[in-house]
Amino acid sequence: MHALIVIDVQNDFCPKGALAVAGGNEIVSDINVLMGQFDAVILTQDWHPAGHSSFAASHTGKDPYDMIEMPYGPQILWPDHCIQGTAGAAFNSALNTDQADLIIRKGYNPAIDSYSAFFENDHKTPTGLEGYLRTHGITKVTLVGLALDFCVNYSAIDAAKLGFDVTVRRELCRAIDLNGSLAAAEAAMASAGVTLA
Ligand code: VGL
Ligand code: ZN
Repeated sequence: MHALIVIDVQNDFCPKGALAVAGGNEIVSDINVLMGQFDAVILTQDWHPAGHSSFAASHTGKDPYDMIEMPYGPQILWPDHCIQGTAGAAFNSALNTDQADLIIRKGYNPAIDSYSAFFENDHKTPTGLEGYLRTHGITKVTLVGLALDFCVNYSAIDAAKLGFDVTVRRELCRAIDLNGSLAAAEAAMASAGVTLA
């Protein structure tokens, strides 16, 4: 069984959003078409409480894109984004959410960011997605969405580490590309055994 995992196609990651990814809206209609070709469709939704520890505004003297050391490792600080219940956290209105079998929310723990759809950034706390996939007999996953160099990257690498057969459809992703993060992500995914299609 083969699942499509659509990462964070939310207003805040699309043009005019709080953490806009260039061209983020361009991938939506092709993702809708792709949904029909899979045994299961899973959407993820970045879902932070106000004042989340990944927001620069939550740390005095810090600006967006500064780095800090968190108990679980280095963390890039972001502009406030995807705050629970806001328009920015909603899915892009063109995304066909009716086709989703499961929606995974992540990043709701105030103290830990969660790029990956599988584990929070402590690399230990599970979201439950692995259990869903295994109990549904899914062995292959294809990932698309936003952003290629953060949430898609972390999700793809975790999926590969868990033993799933992982493909990332690069043309159906867009990247933030901060200080070489896109090239680093592509190299990391390739060495984790992820197929970049
Ligand atoms: C993401 C930064 C912060 C993503 C989420 O979806 O790639 N990036 N939160
Ligand atoms: Zn986030």
